[in-house]
Amino acid sequence: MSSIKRALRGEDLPASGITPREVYEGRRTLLRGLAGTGLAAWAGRSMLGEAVAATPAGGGLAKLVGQPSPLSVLDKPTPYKDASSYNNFYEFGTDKADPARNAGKFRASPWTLSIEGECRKPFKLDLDALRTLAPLEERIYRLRCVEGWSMVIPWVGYSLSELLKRAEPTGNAKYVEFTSVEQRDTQPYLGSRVIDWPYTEGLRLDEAMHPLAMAVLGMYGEVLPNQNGAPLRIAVPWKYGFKSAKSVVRIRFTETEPKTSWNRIAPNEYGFYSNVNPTVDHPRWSQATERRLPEDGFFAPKRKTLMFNGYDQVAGLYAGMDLRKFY
Ligand SMILES: Nc1nc2c(c(=O)[nH]1)N[C@H]1C(S)=C(S)[C@@H](COP(=O)(O)O)O[C@H]1N2
Ligand SMILES: [Mo]
Repeated sequence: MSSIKRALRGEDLPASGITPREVYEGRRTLLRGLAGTGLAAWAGRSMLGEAVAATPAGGGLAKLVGQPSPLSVLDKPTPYKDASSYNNFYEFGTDKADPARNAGKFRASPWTLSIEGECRKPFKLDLDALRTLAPLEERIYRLRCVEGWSMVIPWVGYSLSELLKRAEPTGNAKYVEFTSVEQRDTQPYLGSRVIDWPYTEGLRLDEAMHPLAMAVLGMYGEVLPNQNGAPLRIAVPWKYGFKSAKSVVRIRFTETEPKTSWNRIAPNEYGFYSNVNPTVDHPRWSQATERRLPEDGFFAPKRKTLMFNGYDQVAGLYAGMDLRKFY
């Protein structure tokens, strides 16, 4: 049986030296500093090189494990309880508690993802094909919401480029558009006018092809809960959270910049790029600091937001661009 098939069946992968050295050593160094803090427990598990979730999930969903990735940050993951109960998923309501409360009837299976537009080999994929397309990795990423809070989530999936490259984009493909599902009978807010549904987002092709941009199928060693964008969502960790569309059914290569939901509602507040940038304020609030959930209490000093959310390796994508203009 292939290791991916084993992983899908919930069986742990062998530990044998697959863990990238940087991760292993980083974790060891971290462990020393964390001794006796209780944080050593989560770090220690990955140190063993086991394909287990960084934190116990407790979601009770089907297991979906990935190999620890060197792209992970060492920040302490947000407890599963918070990552799965404080959400933005407007199709289910605008209150943070609405998605967890209202997404119970959502059908994340069967699912079809269509990849189309400016490419030589458009194709469709079902859930099994999506989960076995490339080796699954566990990547602990920061997620910074434009509203000023942040979390740290161990996603399971692979680079979005794995999907995109198989479609063989043509020379005309300059952008990628993502479209979220519209499930009228299970998503109560599709009847509202908060967004011009379906939810759409977009990236420039080179951003979408960057190894950090991720196709996400699970979190905390389990399949994604509905409220976090089951069965497939995008994670673009250097951009504000709204760039990462949930429950994606269509990926389309385009020649011109795609229209995006938030940009359509308020173009002066939500630009196409939306890179995390502490020097460009939202017109109604500062973006210089953030509150890490749940540990930064209401009265705790806020922590400084980092350029590109700390993912400096993407800076080259924007060489020569004025990121105040292209916010
Ligand atoms: N389809 C869809 N995708 C979406 C949203 C949404 O409302 N609908 N909200 C976005 C916003 S604003 C954020 S911060 C993240 C939140 O992801 P999380 O709930 O998994 O933390 O999802 C993004 N993707
Ligand atoms: Mo957000």
